Amino acid sequence: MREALALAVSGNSRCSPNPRVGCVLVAPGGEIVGRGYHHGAGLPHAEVNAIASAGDLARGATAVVTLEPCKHKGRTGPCTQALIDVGVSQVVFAQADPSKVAGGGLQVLTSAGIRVIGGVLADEAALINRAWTHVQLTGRPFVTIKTAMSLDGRVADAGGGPTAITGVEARTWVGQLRSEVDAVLVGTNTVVVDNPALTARAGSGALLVNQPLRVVVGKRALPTNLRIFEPTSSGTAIQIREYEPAKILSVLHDRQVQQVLVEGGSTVTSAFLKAGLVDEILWFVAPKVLGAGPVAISPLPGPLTVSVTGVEVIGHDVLIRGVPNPAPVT
Ligand code: AOF
Ligand code: ZN
Repeated sequence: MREALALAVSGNSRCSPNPRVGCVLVAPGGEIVGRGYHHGAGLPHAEVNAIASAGDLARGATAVVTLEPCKHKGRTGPCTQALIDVGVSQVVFAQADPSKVAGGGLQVLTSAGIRVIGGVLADEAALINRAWTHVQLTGRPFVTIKTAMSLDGRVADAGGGPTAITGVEARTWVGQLRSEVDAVLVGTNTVVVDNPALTARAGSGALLVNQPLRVVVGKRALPTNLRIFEPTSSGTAIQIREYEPAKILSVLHDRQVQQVLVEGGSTVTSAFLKAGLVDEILWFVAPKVLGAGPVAISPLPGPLTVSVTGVEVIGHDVLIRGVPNPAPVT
């Protein structure tokens, strides 16, 4: 299974809207005779690629897959039938497929007389498809908020205009993160004041291959000469004329967005926190005191606590990762 997990993550870091899946075929003697992983939506599933690489050796082998084989015919599939047709003797999978259409492969395989073991390293498998799993279970995208503030909690200096808060290492880290999410979201005020490009860039400034959908939320009309609308930037930019986080997420869900990175400003970030629609926070703290200027969050109706899941130093800045705790019942 570790081999299959390694295969799953060996492809494109963004397989969205499909999950990353890996599969190995193991001969009765224990030797791996086939390997495959899913390269992206519309392309063959991991099992089918593994079967193709094994040739005749697939017959009688054990298929080890990071996700329960699909039982549906979508853009491809079903993998259950491919496994039955080729004559595997046994299937071992990690994560049960939580999706309504594809889930249930276990019963199909068992009914065909194949021995099936599920749940092996299931947590690790679910983690590599964290956003995809979240969408299947909740019907909305996984929301990450990212902010960068000074030691005194400010996100800009007294002038209020664009201020570099974190160092180059943290900005490069965020550039890489943008290439791993489906959408980056900001409010109209942020695009007008800061005029960010919101592209996924390497430290050198070069555009990365995967570019997120750039989303601006708010009703204010936007000038067409903003950097997010620049034709040279890859990926597209859209405006959603809506303030309510749940409605914004529903629009993004319809566009098959599985993970959205909310990058401010303070009004938008507060709105998502207030709505209880934040799944992860990434909070950069830069070692400087600005002394004056706007703060990261607009007023909230009450305090909010966060369970910290990690703290790391990136360049000269500190990154705090966490999950907001549900508001206490009052
Ligand atoms: C598998 N193996 O490698 C993948 C699976 O649109 P389709 O036909 O590609 O189906 C996508 C769904 O199939 C996806 O949401 C998930 O439930 C399952 N993906 N299943 O057995 C794979 N990628
Ligand atoms: Zn499949």
